[in-house]
Formats: sequence, C-alpha cells, structure tokens
Amino acid sequence: MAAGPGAAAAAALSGAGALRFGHFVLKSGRSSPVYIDLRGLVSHPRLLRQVAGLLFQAAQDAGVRYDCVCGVPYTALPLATIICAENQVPMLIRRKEGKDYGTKRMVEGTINPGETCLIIEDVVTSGSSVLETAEALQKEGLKVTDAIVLLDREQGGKARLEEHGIRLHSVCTLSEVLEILQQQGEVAAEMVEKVKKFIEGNVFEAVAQNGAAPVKRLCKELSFSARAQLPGVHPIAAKLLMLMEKKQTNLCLSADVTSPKELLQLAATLGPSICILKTHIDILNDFTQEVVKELRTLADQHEFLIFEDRKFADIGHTVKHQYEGGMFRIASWADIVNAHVVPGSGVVKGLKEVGLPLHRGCLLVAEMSSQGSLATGEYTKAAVQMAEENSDFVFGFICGSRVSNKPEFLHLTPGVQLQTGGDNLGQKYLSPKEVIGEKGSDIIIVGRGILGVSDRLQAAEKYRKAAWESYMSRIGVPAED
Ligand code: 5BU
Repeated sequence: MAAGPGAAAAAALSGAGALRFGHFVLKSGRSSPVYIDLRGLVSHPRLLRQVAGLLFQAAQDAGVRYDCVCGVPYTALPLATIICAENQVPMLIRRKEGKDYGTKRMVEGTINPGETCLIIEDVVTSGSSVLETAEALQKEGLKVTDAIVLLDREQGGKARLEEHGIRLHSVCTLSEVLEILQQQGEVAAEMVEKVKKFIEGNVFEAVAQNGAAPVKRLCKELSFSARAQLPGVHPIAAKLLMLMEKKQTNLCLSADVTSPKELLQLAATLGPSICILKTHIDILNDFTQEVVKELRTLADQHEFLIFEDRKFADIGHTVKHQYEGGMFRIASWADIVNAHVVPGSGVVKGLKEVGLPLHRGCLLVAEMSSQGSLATGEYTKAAVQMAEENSDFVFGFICGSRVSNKPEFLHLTPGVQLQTGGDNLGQKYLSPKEVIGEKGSDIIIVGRGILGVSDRLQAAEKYRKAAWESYMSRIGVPAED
C-alpha cells in the first residue's frame, strides 16, 4: 500500500466503496460528478479502525489539546467511539434534533463546562454539520477550537469554520485523493478534471447569519427558470418561478387595503409588475365572493398568483375548516396560504388535506420581520424541517433571510422598503438590495412602501427593478444601464 495518511485515506475510501464517480443529483438538486458517502464504512471493521487511527493521528500531528471528543452524528459516531475507547478519552454524543424539539438533552455524557471538546467528522463540504455540533456543545459551556475530518471537499468549509474560531484539520483533501486514485489508475484523468472543475464552481461562502440558523449560499446560483425545472419542485413553485422569469419580477404586493374596489384597482394596475398579490382578506370592509372571483380573473389575465396571508396557527382539524369553509372559502381562490409552525406538523397536515387536491401551495413562517419576534434559532430550524417533511404541499418560507439551501424552496421576505427603518408598531424594514442580494431571499413583499405613495405604479416599478437587479447580480448577470 502507498505511504502517507492521504494514500491510506484514499485506500480506505475506495475500499469501503465510499467514493463514486458519474452523474449524481445531490439533495440540493444540483448535479455532481462525484458522490461521497462513508455510511458504509461500519461494514468494514478493519477500515473503520484504520480511519479512526488516521483521525487520531491527525489531531496528534496538529498538536491539538482537548479534554473530550464528540463525533458529528451519525457517520462519525463510531469513529469517535473507537478513538475514545482506544485512547482513554471521554466521549460526548450530540443528539440530532428529535421530534420533541428543545425538550430533550442535546448532548449526552458528562459535561464539564469550560473544557475543550474536539469534533470528529467524516467529510466536510460547507462546514454546516460541524458548526451545528459546535453550537450544541458551546450551548453546554464547552469550548470548541478544532475539528478533525477525514476528507475535506475543499468547498469553503475550512474558511467558514475558521470564521467561527474553529481550525479544521483534514487527513486528506478531495483533490489529493483524486490525484492518488488517478496515479493508481482507479480514476481517469478526464473524470479528475471534471470533479476539480465542479469543486471550483461550487464553493460555499458564508452569508449573513440571522439567529442560530446557519445559512449557506453557493457562489454560482441557479436562475429562477432553472429552479422551476428541478426534479421534485412543487407545481406552484414551478409556476411562480417561471412567471417571475417571464415577467422579470420578484415583487409581491402586499395589498393591505380595506375597500374591495381599491383592491381590484390595485390588481388591475400593478398586475403586470408583480409575481404575487398578497391579501389579508379579513380586512376588507365589504367582502363578497364576487370580489375574489374578479381578483382571480385579474390574476389569470396578468399572470400573478394570489397569496392569502392567513397565517393559520391552530390544530389540523380547525385549520381545515378555516381554509376550506367559512365566509371566505380561502382554498377556492388563493393559490398560496401560509401557516405558523407553532402547533406542530398537524397544522400542515390539516391544510394539506384541503389544499393538495386543489393543487395549492403553502409557505411556513420561519422568521418574522417584527421587532422581538420569537421565530428564531431552533424554531426557524423546526420550520425548515417541517417544510422538508411536507414538500408535497409546502414550497417555501416567510423569512428574513435564506433559511434553506434547497433551491426548490422559495424564500419570501416582508418588512421591505427603499427607506429602511421601521414603523411605530414594531415593523422593521430592510431594502430590496439587502433582502435579495445579501440575505439571499427570492421575493420581496412590499405593502406601505408602494401603497403610501401617490403614484403606486411608479413605486411598484421602482421596487420591482431594485429587487430584480439584486437577483440578477446574485446569479452573476451584470445590470443593464
Ligand atoms: P408593509 O406595509 O410593507 O409593512 O406590510 C407588510 C405585510 O407583510 C403586512 O401585510 C404584514 O401582515 C405582512 N407580514 C409582515 O410584515 N411581517 C411578517 O413577518 C409576516 C407578514 Br409573516
């Protein structure tokens, strides 16, 4: 066998069948020429022990000082176990969030606050999993200064962890492994080039973090129309993404007016500038089914979707009735509704029973724009998990920044004005550029920024252009003058 930790790692990876080359669609929806999965390592006890030895040695070589060890769940758990058992080091286990968020201990084992815990991981891409484990340990009062990984995919994880004060030591990098395998004739030079190009074009960079939810962004973004064609994308998301691209608008009008006549006037004049018209149907002082019928006609004529910002927040049985019946019969005319996740997944399940047969879609409130909102951190993460578990009905989020890196999910952000600041009732505003360009959201939701101006069409066009230009520069298309 060739000498050196890199060669030993490469041999272990190919011995465990952990590296596959070809054409793969990743969880994020992107295609990749390489697929790395070390879960099968547990079926190769000799290799498992060898990899644990390489990780331990890498920590020794780097001169890392630590009091205990924690593996990133799940693949690195047996590796951490071997390291700890063989070298008499106390171990900690981090729980992956279970269904009963926040009620269980997140770290098992004896925790001595102030001690330093070394993190063990199999593969690092963006560094998110290591960061999540580090956050859980830090919450318990432990220090995290170093992490050891078998394979660094060189896609920005090292730099991202460094930003958080964590040094990443890798036994080998993906390009080293590729070179070794190429020398050994196990991979063709062509494939090596292909993978290297893929790595270069897919480096994660950190974007503004809001609360505890780690947010990641790929340098090269998919366009709205490319996202519309992803396999498994929700039909409403696909329709929305396509009409956004066609009309060049990622502006949602929050039509918060109380007169039905004014609502319909707004829809008729601003229709061509918007991708969604958002209603609060219960603020109309004179509601009739005729109003929503006319609104539907205007939506079809100008190609925008209707989003009733109802924020359902009750048990499944109740929201079903609220969505389907009552005087508003929301499900019969609104393409999109939204829900709070505070009741647990029953709220989505209830809405789904009504919405799915009608081909409707739902957004979950993952974050709110208002001062002091409690929808942060673990709550936001729970919303993302709920969306992932119900992606046949849920296609995105109401949020302040990108909360999921899955391109099939859409991010819609309220609290947007060209003049930033807030109102006197807790609303906070960011600019379209901040929201789309920096926070990584997809669609701006604007109410009073447009409604409070005498020439509403001109104002809507201003917002549309600002948000669209930010999106274009995000995907790497220079602005036209
Ligand atoms: P504004 O006039 O642009 O401030 O209106 C914002 C709209 O978005 C308004 O209809 C709110 O009900 C809605 N909204 C919000 O402002 N913040 C949130 O977090 C959520 C909804 Br969820």
